[in-house]
Amino acid sequence: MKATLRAPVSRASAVRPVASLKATVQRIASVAGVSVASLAVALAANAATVKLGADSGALAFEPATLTIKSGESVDFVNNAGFPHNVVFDEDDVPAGVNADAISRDDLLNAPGETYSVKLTTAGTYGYYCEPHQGAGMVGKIIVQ
Ligand SMILES: [Cu+2]
Repeated sequence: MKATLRAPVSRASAVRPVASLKATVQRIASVAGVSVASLAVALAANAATVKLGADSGALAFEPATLTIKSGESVDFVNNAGFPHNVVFDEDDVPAGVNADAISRDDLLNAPGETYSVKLTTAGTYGYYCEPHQGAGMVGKIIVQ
């Protein structure tokens, strides 16, 4: 049986503690009569995570290069060394993609603050953090 329910993960709830998300998933799973394991797989397939600032404190996106499938979302999560932002390079996105529309110019200031973006056009996306571009905080996403 294929789970058709989607967990209610909004931008606001994405920063809630994992335990709370787990509880929500378990409630949904018990209502839908499906296993938590299958829902967890479905969730993992829908979003990839890029940390803003490495665990070591380095000013970097982690991972710096990420490959996803078309239509998947990327969650950029404030991790260390913030504030950061996520600016896609208008000269380094697939043809027809509006770099401004997928960028987050406003700085992420709070721990765990998340910016989510869904990418649908296949190709390579180059992006950077404005405050730390000079320190090498640049990244790449390949959408297949
Ligand atoms: Cu930064």
